[in-house]
Amino acid sequence: METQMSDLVQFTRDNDIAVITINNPPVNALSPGVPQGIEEAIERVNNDPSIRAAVLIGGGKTFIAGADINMFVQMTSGKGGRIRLLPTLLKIEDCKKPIVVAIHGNALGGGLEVAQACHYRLAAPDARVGQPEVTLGIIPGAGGTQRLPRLIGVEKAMELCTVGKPIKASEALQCGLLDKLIEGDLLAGAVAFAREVAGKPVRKTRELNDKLGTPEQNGPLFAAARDAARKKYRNMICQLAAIDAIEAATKLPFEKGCEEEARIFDTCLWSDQSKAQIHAFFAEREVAKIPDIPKDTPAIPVNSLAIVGAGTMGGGIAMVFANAGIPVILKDADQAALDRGRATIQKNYATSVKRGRFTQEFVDERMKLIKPTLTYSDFANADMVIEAVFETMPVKKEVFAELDRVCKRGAILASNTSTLNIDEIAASTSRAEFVIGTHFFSPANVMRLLELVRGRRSSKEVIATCMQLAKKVGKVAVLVGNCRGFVGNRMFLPYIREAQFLVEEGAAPEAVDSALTDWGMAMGPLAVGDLGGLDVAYRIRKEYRHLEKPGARQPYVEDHLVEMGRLGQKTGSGWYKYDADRRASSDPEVAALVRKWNAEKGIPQRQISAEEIVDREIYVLVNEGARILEDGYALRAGDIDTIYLNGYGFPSYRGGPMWYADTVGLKKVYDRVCEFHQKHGQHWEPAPLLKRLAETGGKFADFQRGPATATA
Ligand code: T1G
Repeated sequence: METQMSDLVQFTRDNDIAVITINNPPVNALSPGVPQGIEEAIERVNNDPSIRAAVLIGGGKTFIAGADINMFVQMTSGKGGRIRLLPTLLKIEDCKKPIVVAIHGNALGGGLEVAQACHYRLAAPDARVGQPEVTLGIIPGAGGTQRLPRLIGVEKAMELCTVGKPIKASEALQCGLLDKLIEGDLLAGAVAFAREVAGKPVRKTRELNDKLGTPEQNGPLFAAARDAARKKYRNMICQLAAIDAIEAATKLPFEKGCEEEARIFDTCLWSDQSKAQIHAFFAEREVAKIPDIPKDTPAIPVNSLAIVGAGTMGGGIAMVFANAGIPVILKDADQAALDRGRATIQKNYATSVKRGRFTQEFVDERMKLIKPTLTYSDFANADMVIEAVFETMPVKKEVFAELDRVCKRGAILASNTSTLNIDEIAASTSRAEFVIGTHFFSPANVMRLLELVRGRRSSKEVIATCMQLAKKVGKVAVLVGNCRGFVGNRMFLPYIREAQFLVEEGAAPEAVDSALTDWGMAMGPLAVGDLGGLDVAYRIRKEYRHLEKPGARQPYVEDHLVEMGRLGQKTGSGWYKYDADRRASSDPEVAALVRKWNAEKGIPQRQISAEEIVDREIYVLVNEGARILEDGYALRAGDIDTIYLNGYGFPSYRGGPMWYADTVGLKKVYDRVCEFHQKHGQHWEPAPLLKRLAETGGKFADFQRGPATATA
């Protein structure tokens, strides 16, 4: 017998056990109507004497994935009311009969807080539970910072709330967050468990205080956690806020602790950091929506992959697909190169095992999926091929002509080029509609970002297939247009160039890099150059110098360093010098050389503030990003942000270059760019879109280019 408590919550019975099912696809978020439906169901359990206990479970593929994040956007943009989940959780906890939660898929944020308020917590073995609120710049706001330490202790609660990564059900059972794992039919197992505990006194989590520790025990824990959070999450407020709220749980009665949690929660929610991180959350999901490629566009089955080139990128890409269970054929020109490639893969896997990311058993299985070869004949049946060979057009064309000859019709031919013209590569085949760019970022087995480069003739099926495949292998794929450097590198080249100009005008390399890292970038622009190899950008500068505007200012310091053989980490010196463990230190020789070269060029030297360094570095990204948006090489400003957040170490709490510019205000950004244009040259000419939006009070976030196809 079934009763609708609200459209989103169903109430059924298994004789004396009630079953309360949340049905709010796709992730059972606690949207309006869900908390109310749960409260009505609990009321019913309380008032119906024939009911002895109840099971709370999620419909569809998951339990509750948290509060409805859209409501936070509405709240902070003044369009929505307050979310109050605490009363619903108290209602569950105060139910006179046992409420048993049965978790499958994910129990995240408010979803895990609902579970904490239940009297017993069961889960399927492959379930995951967590408090990921810090990924949104907030903290648990429905009692999680008060109930969690009561269930699993202060230290573990801090780990879950500051790291924000979900944990597996097995670990949750181990730390006391779950009572039991249910193999097989979860609902049946939960109903049986509920029948066992029916009639027993209910356990209210908020009354459990034995794991809250003493001030003597907790003092050092909180101090250590704060230190670690300051180091690991530089400039961020939410991790420290979560620690403050958990500390309140150890010092205040439950109700007071919840008030303190709510106060801290609001501080975070209304911060620019949280708005930026929530933007990043939705932007990362928006990239999958391609206006001219409907969601139901048929995908081409990809059950086997072949890779040309077993170098750093080829090897990393092989691991990505093997990790997802897709067999990979890995080709290189000679046995020595193939052996080197395999050895690097084995070394990378060994590191992952050492760090506990994979088990040795998992790795052994994956290595079996990677089949080395010296011949193209093994490519005949591959569903997809990714080319990762040397970055020159003649080599790419030769490889694609060969692939066109040996691969089956219908196979997807992809290039991992980071700068070359996809249409030109496709023209060396008879199947341009099956050619696409798949620009992975190094190390490919770690970096989440994948730039999917749409050629003029790349078919919608091929694009839809690659978007879905990217999700399957754990990548965030962003569709971009086929222009020089695509989106990420097209913006990064002027960013690196501006860093050199700052050094030529008197800023020390360390000052440029530390200004950006203090501001939040994962790494400074010059140190990034040393990491990737200064010769890479040097070759690109040389290859494209003929395309630069006549009289355009050209950087010279890095070219000199390269010509001296200072290529960066791989040669032990570049902008910095490196010890055997690749630890960087300032090199007085570079400072002396720069002074000498600047003097020879007669460039006036001056003190440059960190503020100017940051403005020039970030606004040069924004200005180029505006050109890319206007030219249609990116579909949305959020796509550019997603690229920089997942591929270039841009701080999540600043939301990405385009979001950051909107936050600063485009009028202010435009005025600063005009100032730089006037002082530093034509390369600072403001992008027409930036000018227009600044003059009209517009935002990149609202910019729509009309029928966007990202091919321009
Ligand atoms: N609220 C609203 N929409 C959500 C959502 C949520 N919590 N989670 C997902 N969606 C949408 C998403 O935008 C997408 O929409 C669709 O669902 C599928 O998502 C009170 C304050 C659960 C692991 O941080 O991590 O609780 O693009 O593509 O890959 O203390 O979604 O299709 O229109 O990501 O299968 C805490 C967020 C909230 C979890 C599933 N919870 N979600 O991944 O699908 S704060 C979270 C996820 C909170 C409490 C606090 C993932 C997922 P569309 P998807 P997926």
